[in-house]
Amino acid sequence: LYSYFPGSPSWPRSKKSLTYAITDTRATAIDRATLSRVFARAFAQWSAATTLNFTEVSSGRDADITIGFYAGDHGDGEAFDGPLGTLAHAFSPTDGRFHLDAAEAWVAGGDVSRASSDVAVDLESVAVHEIGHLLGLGHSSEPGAIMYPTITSRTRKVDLASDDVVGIQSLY
Ligand code: TQI
Ligand code: CA
Ligand code: ZN
Ligand code: ZN
Repeated sequence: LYSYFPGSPSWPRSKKSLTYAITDTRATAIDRATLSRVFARAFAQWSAATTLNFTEVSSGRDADITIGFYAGDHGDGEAFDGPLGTLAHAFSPTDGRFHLDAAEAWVAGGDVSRASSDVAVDLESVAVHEIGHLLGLGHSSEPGAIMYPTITSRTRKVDLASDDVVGIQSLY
């Protein structure tokens, strides 16, 4: 079963178009075009299940959601920890911050099951999960759900389960 954050915060029900910006990529070697493509695919999972739509904008000043890669302590009290452990974190609505650990062996676009690193993590899979948090979903007790709080390295899991869909459709 899905869950929400305490108080069930969401983006305003009247606001159907949310914007996002990929603002801080200095700490990652992944190129910009690849990042745009992977995050667009991750947002598309959620727009397909709701009446929400998501548009990438170039400036973080105009964006509801900002996405960045950071290493270690990056000023928000939730330091990253090197390979594995915490991979990423996102804040509940309507904060909009989505941070990724620059130290992960991210696989963006390729086949993570064939990655050479045994700590390789699929970026799109983590992005789909974190966008769920950005939109207001907490964790699910359903092992097949995107919002289930376990991810296996070298594994791709990007399709919403019916539990995720029911949860997000009840919020928006
Ligand atoms: N990051 C945690 C997560 O996104 C951060 C976190 C812990 C959190 N408790 C929370 C965020 C409660 C919001 C609300 O769950 S993580 C997974 C999963 C992480 C974990 O790096 O551990 C995924 C990132 F679900 F597999 F465990 C992505 Cl997919
Ligand atoms: Ca980490
Ligand atoms: Zn952070
Ligand atoms: Zn989570």
